[in-house]
Amino acid sequence: MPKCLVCNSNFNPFVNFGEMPIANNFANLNELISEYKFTMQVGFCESCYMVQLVEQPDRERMFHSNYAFYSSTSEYMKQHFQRFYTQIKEKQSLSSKSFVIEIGCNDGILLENFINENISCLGIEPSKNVADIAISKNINVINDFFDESLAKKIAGEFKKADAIMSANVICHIPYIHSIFSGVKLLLDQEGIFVFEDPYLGEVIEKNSFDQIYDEHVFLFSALSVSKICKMHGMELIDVEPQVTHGGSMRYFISHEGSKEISENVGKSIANEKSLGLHRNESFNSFGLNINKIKQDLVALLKKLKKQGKKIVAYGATSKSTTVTNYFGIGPELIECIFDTTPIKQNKFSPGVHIPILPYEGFHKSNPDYVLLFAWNHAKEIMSKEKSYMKDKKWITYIPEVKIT
Ligand code: JHZ
Ligand code: SAH
Ligand code: ZN
Repeated sequence: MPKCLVCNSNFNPFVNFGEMPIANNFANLNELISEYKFTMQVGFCESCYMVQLVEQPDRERMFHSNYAFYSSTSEYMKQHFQRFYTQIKEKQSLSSKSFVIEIGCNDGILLENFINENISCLGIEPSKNVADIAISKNINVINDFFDESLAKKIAGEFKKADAIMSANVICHIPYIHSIFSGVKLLLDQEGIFVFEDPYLGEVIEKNSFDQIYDEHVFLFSALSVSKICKMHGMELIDVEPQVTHGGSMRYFISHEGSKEISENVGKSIANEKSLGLHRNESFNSFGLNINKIKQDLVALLKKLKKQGKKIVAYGATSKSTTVTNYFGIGPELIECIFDTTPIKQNKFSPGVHIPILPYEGFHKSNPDYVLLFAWNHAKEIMSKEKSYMKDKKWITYIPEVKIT
């Protein structure tokens, strides 16, 4: 039986996705001949309330100098991180004397806002290609994985941080205790640690099973995050839901006893308990819900194909690797995926090898149906494509299969 990464208790997996490739391994066909796969199973630990992968590939297989996800591809996300910046600046009364750290800064989408206002900052980013973009924006970046030992080195060179931030990163890191110890070491007595990740409550409510892939080793809730904080002499002081990435939660953490605790924390935990996010039984139907989406989507695509319809997809997301591989959707059903990210273009999708084509070709492709893999960006994308899509239809599958 697998052991919990947080509290070492035994737990049972509740869904087995079978063999899965690396979600962001968009590559040439010859590189995909002997593609790395791992058994992807997800489970719930009833002792500490953590939803987690049973097995995760080594970090170097996922995060390296050809990492395919560039944060700044969405205009909405740029605005989101500008608002994130403003919130932290106001909360911590940041000035040119302040110092902030971001764990997993990617291309600098958040830290560029601090640079523009002359607030000293440090980014930590192991994927060199995206780190280089942040560096080109004059951001000070350490090209390495954050953990306790790196934190010790940073502590020798920098002052304590007024804020440590992280978005869509902490849920990627299995050595979570090393992260919290490192943060504890670097955070000023009055500092705050603020991170956001896809929220377990939303994943269960929306059946957004495609948030589960190699990189996402944890799905957090206020219940699970407050437990980890306690293990490190820290405290969850506030939570704030976010609409990004299909429904996320931002967690505000401080040293124990240093700040007032918002009533939002107690309210969220009570709400999570009413949803049953503290009980094994609540996860039993998740697998069945996924299989319903699978049946409906595959049947729809097969029917449309039979009718001679042309179907393409939009957004070569990491999430789509779970969808295509678990559902068995390949180029026989989806002709290609259009995407704006240069590093993904003219490559093939992990596992099922659907061609990825430059976004520019989308408006010449003349499909009948477009499967929206980037469903979390639906608002931005659907409004951008409104006139082109007038006589065409979108297919979405979260929370259920739908044609619009
Ligand atoms: P998007 C990644 O997930 C991986 P993904 C990671 N594990 C994570 O947690 C989140 O990001 C933060 C393209 N696109 O954001 C760009 C267009 O082509 O849903 C991207 O390839 N046109 C770190 O990969 C993809 O779609 C557009 O107009 O699931 C979107 O990927 C827009 C807006 C996007 O993240
Ligand atoms: N914060 C950005 C990037 C998310 S992508 C956003 O929200 O858009 C996840 C990033 O985490 C990748 O760039 C990856 O290289 C980085 N990462 C993975 N493990 C890490 C670790 N141990 N320390 C710091 N960054 C890490
Ligand atoms: Zn546990």
